[in-house]
Amino acid sequence: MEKKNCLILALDVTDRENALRIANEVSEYVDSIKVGYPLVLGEGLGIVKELAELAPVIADFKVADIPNTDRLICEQVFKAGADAVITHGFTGRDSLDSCVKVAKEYGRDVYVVTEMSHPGGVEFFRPVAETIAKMAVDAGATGVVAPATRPERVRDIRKIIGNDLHIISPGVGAQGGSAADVINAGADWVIVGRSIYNSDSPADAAMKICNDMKC
Ligand code: O7M
Repeated sequence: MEKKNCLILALDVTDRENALRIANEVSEYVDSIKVGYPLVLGEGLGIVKELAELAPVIADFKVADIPNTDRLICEQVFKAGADAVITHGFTGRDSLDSCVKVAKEYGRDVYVVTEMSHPGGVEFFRPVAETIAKMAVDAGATGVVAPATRPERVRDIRKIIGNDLHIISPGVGAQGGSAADVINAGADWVIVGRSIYNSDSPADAAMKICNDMKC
């Protein structure tokens, strides 16, 4: 993903019309559009191809299965036109290896979740976040997902992964995180959903976040 605005849109709306309207409005401000279960379950995987004409698509399926099933999921995602996939890491190295192998075959990217941004994200993830981050490096992933709600954790994870891997960071706005703070802590991109797609003017909301970050 090319870094221009440091902003990824989390397009968690459930209908095609709204999705395309919002994506069109904000496409000049975002480097990528993250699509997950809400939109794909609402409209089908074909929406990925339509959105990919506006910006690279990150398929957020938080892939978390045995290696063979992970391989099958990643193949479908990349065939559908996604530029990247998001996986979990707690399923272990063999599962992650399977995703990375498919991504390399297709020339696409893999991001691995380390610690999640919501309050419950510390319950099980906190003790293993650094281990997962290290595994992402060893497995040759493109980057990791780390919480904008806890910039200090982004700093910790940046120390572990060094500068070769990217950090994409959700939790800005609706979850209380600050885009500028988490970019200063070492994130490469912020992932923002509700503060943009629920705004009366998604384009203005996206522009404001870009201006705040001065990335
Ligand atoms: O800005 P929001 O809170 O409306 O949306 C944030 C998006 O990021 C939404 O799509 C979440 O599913 C996602 N997300 C988190 O909020 N926290 C995490 O720890 C991880 C993700 C995510 O994208 O994981 C890949």
